[in-house]
Amino acid sequence: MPVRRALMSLYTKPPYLPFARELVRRGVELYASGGTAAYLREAGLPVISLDTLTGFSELLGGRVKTLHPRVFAGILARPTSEDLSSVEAAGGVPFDLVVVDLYPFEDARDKGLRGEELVELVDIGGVALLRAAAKAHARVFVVSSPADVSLALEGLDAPPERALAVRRALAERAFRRTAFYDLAIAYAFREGRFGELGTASPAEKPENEGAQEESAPLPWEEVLAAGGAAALPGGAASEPPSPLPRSIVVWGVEGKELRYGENPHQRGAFFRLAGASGPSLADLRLLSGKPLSYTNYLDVERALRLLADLEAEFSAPAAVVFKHASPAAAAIGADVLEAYRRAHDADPVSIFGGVVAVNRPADEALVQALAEIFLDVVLFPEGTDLDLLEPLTRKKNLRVFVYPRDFLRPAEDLDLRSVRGGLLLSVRERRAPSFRTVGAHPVPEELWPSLRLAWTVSAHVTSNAIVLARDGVTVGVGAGQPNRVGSAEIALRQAGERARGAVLASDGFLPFPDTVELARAAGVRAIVQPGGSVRDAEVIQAADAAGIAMVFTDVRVFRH
Ligand code: 93A
Repeated sequence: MPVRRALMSLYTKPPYLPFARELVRRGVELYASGGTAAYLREAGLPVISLDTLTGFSELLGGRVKTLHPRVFAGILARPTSEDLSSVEAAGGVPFDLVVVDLYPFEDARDKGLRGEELVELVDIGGVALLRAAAKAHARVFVVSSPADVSLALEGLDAPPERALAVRRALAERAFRRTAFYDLAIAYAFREGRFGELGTASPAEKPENEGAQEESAPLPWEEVLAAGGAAALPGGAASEPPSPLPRSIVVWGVEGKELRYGENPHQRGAFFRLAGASGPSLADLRLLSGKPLSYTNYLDVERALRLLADLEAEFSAPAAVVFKHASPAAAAIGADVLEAYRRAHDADPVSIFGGVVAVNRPADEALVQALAEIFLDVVLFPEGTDLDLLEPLTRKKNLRVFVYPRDFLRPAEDLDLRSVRGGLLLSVRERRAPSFRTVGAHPVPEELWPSLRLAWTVSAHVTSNAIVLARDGVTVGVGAGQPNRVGSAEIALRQAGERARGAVLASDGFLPFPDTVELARAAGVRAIVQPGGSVRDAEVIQAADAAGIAMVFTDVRVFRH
């Protein structure tokens, strides 16, 4: 089915001129709305103005241009002789290609237009043309963005089956285009660009619908709020406008595309969960540096979660250092500078290129200390004096963020992972440890803060996790070993002399006395663990014999 007749209605016209020329070269007959026809004629191309077809000129100053049965019947006609003769009887002609460049509503919204000026940029006829052409994809090619031109050209040359696949793909793009377009309009209403949004009176509300329903997020609203609209057509001048923000679509949901996924050859995206409770990483304020990478997201997420738990446990200044999704160090201090210094000194090697987060506004000395080393991300709570951060924001490769204080409240929410063909869900819920002393030796009073710290941190270390802490700072972190004693060896080796007098926390029960033996040899004074092994008695006995206090939490805190 060769394309014989095209209809063009273009707001921004020049990007489509080469396409129009190519169509004419192929012998396609061009029809166009008023301004577009004038433009193409000016460029020397033969074109028929829609006025000629409809016998009407534009009405209402352009509000009605293409909305005419002859135009829409020509698009919507099925490829049957019945439909085609109906079109002819109505004085229309069948179109088999429709090219529309919508009024730049999103652009105007981004630029701050409001009221009547903005309302005039709500495209009605163009959207209807796109939807009609996309509906008629069995026969009609639809182009809704310059980015679709090459695909359309490929389709024009393709054998029938491929051409149909191209028409379907173009139709999908057109519907996405109009969906986002309408969403931007709805969002402008929500923003009050056209005046205050009145609330429906109770009588008008459907039964059983609470007031909360009214502010339920619109689909993709977050995408637009997060700057998605800026990436819509006309948003990025340097790139060809595309019908969507750079996105990855999974199961029909749009994600904001990241530079790459876990590795540079992999694609990746951030999906904002609509309706999720608690703060979102989308709300972090980037003061300087590149946007977060995939691995940054994970480290930042985990750093802020640990900070929230430390806040809940100590209500004191704290600093955490994350690398490869595990804490390299965490510390409590009299102020954030002291906490940071302790965390830095606990593992001055791993902090290189790491993520550092603190839970109290920074002072000049902390900023200075952070500026001295190479870091990837630093995170400060809202309330930090932004002018102070200048030595950090000057650094090209450092991402500097300010996070809303909500992040410091532990949130009960969902931990979602994907497996092939499905999703796994675990509900995050903080359960208070019982901290019962089960052995012969009580925990010396001065060790309790380190015991609570080691335990709190162990819940944020990839299992198997062993954490050593002393004097309010972790001194050894053993993560991710397939056996617990392996993690203990790593943590103890890292702590070295600092293990003497330290506390050891284990995220799961100790299945054998072997870890107790290692702890004794290193001079550890207390162990905290969930308990619950069949050999608990044996393990406690080993601790008693070693002079080590043993504390059970009765909660397991694996993190895989
Ligand atoms: O105001 S409209 O919604 N009324 C219409 O009937 C209509 N038809 C096409 N705007 C309409 N258009 C839009 O006009 C197209 O989407 C395109 O952006 C623009 C092209 O107008 P012209 O060809 O007159 O420059």
